[in-house]
Parts: sequence; structure tokens; C-alpha cells
Amino acid sequence: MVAGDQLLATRLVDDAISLRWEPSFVYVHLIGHCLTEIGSRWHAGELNIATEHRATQISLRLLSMAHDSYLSGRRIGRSAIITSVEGDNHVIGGLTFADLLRFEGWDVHFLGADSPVDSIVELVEKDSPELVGLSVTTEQFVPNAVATVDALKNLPTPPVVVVGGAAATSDSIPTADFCSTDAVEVVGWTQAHFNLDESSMSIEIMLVELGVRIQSLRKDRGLSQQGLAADAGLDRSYVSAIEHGKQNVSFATLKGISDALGVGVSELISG
Ligand code: B12
Repeated sequence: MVAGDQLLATRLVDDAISLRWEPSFVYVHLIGHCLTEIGSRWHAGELNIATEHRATQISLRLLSMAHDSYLSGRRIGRSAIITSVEGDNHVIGGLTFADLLRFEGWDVHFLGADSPVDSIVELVEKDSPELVGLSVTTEQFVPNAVATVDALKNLPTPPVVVVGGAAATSDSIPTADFCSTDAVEVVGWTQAHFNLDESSMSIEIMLVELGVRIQSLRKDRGLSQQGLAADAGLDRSYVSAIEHGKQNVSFATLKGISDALGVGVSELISG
């Protein structure tokens, strides 16, 4: 990224995705870490602003690629609005949290950088998301984070508000429901807060997840839907419906599919 070699950076991230690294690892420890390091070198006067800008643009491309690869179509029927606070132009931390939530099945509206307090409040009133995530990276914008949280908490039906980013601390933003500099920690907190563990998953969501797993295993083996259907003794359109989570399946069907894919039934169910 420092050398501006977008092709090589793309190949590395592509490899990480093919090896099925956890999305949080690719977002935070690979791409995010590079940016943090580049920031330190810029601060130390070793890199100029143009080099840092170029790295940021490469990161945005890499994140978009990772987003498209990891998104599964899983939906849990919860919605969130994520944005950086008024004045703050750093978007990548907020985008990281937004995408990690999307991978958990949240319906996420990401607004990007520098959203004025009033406009955030207006949108929240209109869309009524269950969760609002605010990003604040530089300390000078902490008062704007506080003002946004306070305005949201004064709404008749206030959303849950989490604040993240390098300048987010519970001491400076006491009215937020949760503050952390670590997006993965906030995803965990959110899932627990909304009781979104496996046992609360609806059958509908479980079928979507099952379909995604079957499709991914089938593709790994270079099989077409027709090929899998033939091996499992099923109709192609039936396999298509299962892969899209639109078909409840019997144990016998699951066994047929797992045999055809060469995996155990338990692997199909729990991933
Ligand atoms: C890229 C960058 C920029 C770009 C941003 C472009 C863009 N489109 O995002 C630009 C050029 C605009 C920029 C501007 C400035 N920047 Co700048 N920037 C950076 C840099 C190099 C990378 C930031 C980044 O994306 N990091 C990677 C992400 C993944 O990390 P993160 O933001 O910390 O996010 C993680 C968590 O904090 C958390 N998180 C973040 N947001 C949220 C939100 C929610 C809801 C949740 C749950 C979690 C969460 O999740 C992420 C993963 O865990 C950092 C260096 C650094 N150490 O981070 C400096 C840095 C943040 N910038 C800094 C500074 C000083 C500035 C400027 C003031 C410089 C200037 N004099 O003009 C301006 C401020 C402009 C403004 N009005 O905001 C300082 C901040 C120092 C401080 N503590 O106040 C840093 C640390 C550089 C440094 N070493 O001095 N910057």
C-alpha cells in the first residue's frame, strides 16, 4: 500500500479471502492495521500526505472486495445506521463496523463521514433503526459525538447508541450505551445486547445459512446445481430452492446432500 501496488494488495487480500480468514481479521488486522501503521509513519514524517491518501483509496477498494466476498445474504430483520460524527472525515473505522454487522445479518445504512447532528437525528426519526453507531477518531470532535448521542437519546423512542473510533471512551461520552476503540468487541456487545445468539435464530435464517453453506461446498467441489442434484437424487430446482434458503429440508434430503458433497450432516448444519 505504501508503494501504491494496488494489484499486489488485491492479490494478498484475495488469497486471505480464499483461505476463508475471518472477515474481522481481514478488515482489522490486515487492512486496518496497514492504515494505522501508515498513519504512524506519516506522523513521524516518513511518508507524505499523498502517499497516505493513495493507501486510503487502495484500502477502500480492498474493503469493497472483501465486503462482496463475505456477504452471505443472511438477514436477521434488524437495522442500523452507522456514520462518522459531524466534522470527522475518517470513514474506514465506521465502514469496518458497518460491514461486520452486515455479515451478522443486520440491515445497515452507512452514511460515511462528517454527518451533521440534526441530519442524523432526522434520519433516525424517519427510519427508526434499532441501533446507531457513531465513529469519532479525533478528540476535537468528541463534543459532536456527545451532542449526537444526547439528541438521539432525547427522541421519544431512542435507539441503542454505540460509539467507536480512536477517540471513543465511556468517560468522554457517558450517555452512549457502549463505547470502544475495537469494532469486533462492539459487534460482540451488540449481538449479546440484542440477544442474537444461535438459539434465537429463526428457522428462516437457519435455512438461509444452510443454503449458503451448501452452495459454497458445492462450488468448492466444482459441481453444478445439476451435478449435485443428480448425485443426491434430487431435482435441480429443488437444490436451487435449498441454496436460496427457500426450502425446508427433511433429514433424508440432508443426508443425500451431505453424502454427495462428501461431508457429515453435522458439518452442513453447524458450518
Ligand atoms: C486515513 C487517515 C486520514 C484520512 C481519512 C480518509 C478516509 N476516507 O477515511 C484523512 C486524510 C481525511 C485524515 C484526516 C485527518 N487526520 Co487522519 N488518519 C488517517 C489514518 C492514517 C488511518 C485511519 C484509519 O482508517 N485507520 C484504520 C481503521 C480501521 O482504524 P480506526 O479508524 O481506529 O477504526 C477501528 C476502531 O477505532 C473502530 N471504530 C472506528 N469507528 C468506529 C465506529 C463504530 C460505531 C464502532 C463500533 C467502531 C469503530 O473500528 C476499527 C477497527 O477496530 C490514521 C492513522 C491511525 N492510527 O489510525 C490517521 C489519524 C487518525 N489522523 C489523524 C489526524 C491528526 C488527522 C487530521 C487532523 C490531520 C490534519 N492535520 O488535517 C485530519 C482530520 C480531518 C477531519 N476533519 O477528520 C491522527 C489522529 C490523532 C488524534 N488522536 O487526534 C491519526 C491517528 C494520525 C496520527 N498518527 O497522528 N486522516
